[in-house]
Amino acid sequence: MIELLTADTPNGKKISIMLEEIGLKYKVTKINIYKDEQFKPEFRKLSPFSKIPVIVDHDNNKEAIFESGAILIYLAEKTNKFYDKKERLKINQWLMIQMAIVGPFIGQHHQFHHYNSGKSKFGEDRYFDIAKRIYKDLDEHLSKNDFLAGKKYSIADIATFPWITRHNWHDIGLKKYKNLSRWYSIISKREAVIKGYDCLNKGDKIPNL
Ligand SMILES: N[C@@H](CCC(=O)N[C@@H](CS)C(=O)NCC(=O)O)C(=O)O
Repeated sequence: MIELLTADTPNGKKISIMLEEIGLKYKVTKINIYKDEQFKPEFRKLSPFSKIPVIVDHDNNKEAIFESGAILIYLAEKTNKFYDKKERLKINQWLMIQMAIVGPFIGQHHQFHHYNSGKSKFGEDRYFDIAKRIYKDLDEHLSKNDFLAGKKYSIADIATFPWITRHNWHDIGLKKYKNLSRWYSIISKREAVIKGYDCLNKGDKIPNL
């Protein structure tokens, strides 16, 4: 059994979606990051930077893994799913882009534009522009590829999708990006994605296009 320690955020949803996709038995332990539970010593033993998500694999000597990209790779290798050996180089690149660019920069856009608008024009403009560039670059890539790493759905898509589900917060207009919209709409219909998106069982629905 896998224990997923998480909160209801895009980084957390990546892992609940993956767990649904691969069909491993798991249980969710909620970490309330708004009440600083991530700083408790017992959680910091598992996650040295006090970040969700973390998994503990009770079928593998209680191995604990932090960092969502590393968790996705671990689960994909464990089950041999969504991480084709032949496509690994491509999958790794698109997974790394998500971890280094898509998540961190769209995360800043959330901070300046959605949560704290009016506090810093510089911050708002900077991350709005970067978020738009991310939409444009993903759209261009998806005009030539069905999924991020080519023809097959992979952990790179699983990592990126939850960030785009916040498109209503972004105010960029997902619909204007035809290829990104196509990709979004295909992934948002997957049964495992619908289930994993609602990681805390609150009835959370994937926002429509
Ligand atoms: N690179 C990390 C980022 C994880 C992350 O930023 N987690 C946030 C929630 S989405 C968190 O735990 N924030 C609490 C804090 O920083 O105190 C990953 O992908 O796992």
